[in-house]
Amino acid sequence: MPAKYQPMTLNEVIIQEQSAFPYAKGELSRLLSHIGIATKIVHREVNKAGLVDILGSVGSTNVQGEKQQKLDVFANDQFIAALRSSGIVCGIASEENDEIVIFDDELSLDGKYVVCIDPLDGSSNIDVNVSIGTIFSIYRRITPVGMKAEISDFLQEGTKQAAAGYVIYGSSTMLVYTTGLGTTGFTYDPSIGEFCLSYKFMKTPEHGKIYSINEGNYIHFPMGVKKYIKYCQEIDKATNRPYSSRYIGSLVADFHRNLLKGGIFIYPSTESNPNGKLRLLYECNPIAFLAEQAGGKATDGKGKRILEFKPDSLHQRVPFFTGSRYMVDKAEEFMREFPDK
Ligand code: P6P
Repeated sequence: MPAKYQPMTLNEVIIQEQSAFPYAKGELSRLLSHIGIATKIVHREVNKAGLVDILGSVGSTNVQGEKQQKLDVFANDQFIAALRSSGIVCGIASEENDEIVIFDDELSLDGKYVVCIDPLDGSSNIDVNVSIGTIFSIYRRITPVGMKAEISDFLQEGTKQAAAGYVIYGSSTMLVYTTGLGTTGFTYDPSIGEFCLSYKFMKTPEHGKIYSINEGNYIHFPMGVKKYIKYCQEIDKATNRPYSSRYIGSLVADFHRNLLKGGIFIYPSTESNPNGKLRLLYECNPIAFLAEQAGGKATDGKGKRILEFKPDSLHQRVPFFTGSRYMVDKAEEFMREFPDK
């Protein structure tokens, strides 16, 4: 008789982890479950996007000046609805919204958490069937419970995150999250509608052979980054070089591959984007939390941990170097040796 398939589901693992927080009242656990539900709805639409009229842009642009794809808007609406109905969240900051979205119904005003979210990252890849993702970051509010959320609830250092995670809608849909007790991965099983535990305590290799950067911007990179790219391309058997260049152009997909296999992802400052392109609150901070919890690193390329940046605006950008710790260290060595003019 074959062994019965007994997967550990997302909810079971969240509740198990909650026991490590004796004073937790289950709110964070319930919040993560609400995010999981919204993710399943987005998964369904992403997976049938080619079949229904939900591809293509809606004609509007978001705060980033990026054309909003219909799935972007759909995903944003789903997460806002799920988080508002949770009664645990008093507001969100989303890549798709210029300002914070305050939940001012009576139940939500008592919510203890706020969420920063990129509802569908990499959305320019939607129409060409390349993996895309959702990235989220959860903070305890700092304003008094019962009051409306304020911008200060969102402009907290990444070290203050209560939880963070991403969902990758790829060959399979995976949810990877951390509450500070390690990085844990789940794979969605549509046949039972559950995220099932697939990686407990993920550890990223300290060394890797993959470097991920958009080399189309090469001439605009700082000298240190140019020198590091050449270092990756040199032949040196002793240090396993040349490395392989792998760049999908979807942060969650590039990061997830490097997390599992080892590697470095770099989105540096360029002349046109002096602070890089990626946003601190809902891209770099959550990914940095997951990277560090998996034994990796995430810095600005100049030795400052991403998690220690004090945000001064919702859509602030930062240069982003993340992945295998010895690869980030090496890239920073070149940044020190060849400082920007
Ligand atoms: P580029 C997607 O738009 C995104 O925000 C990230 O997912 C991705 O890593 C980056 O931008 C790609 O940017 O300039 O290389 O196309």
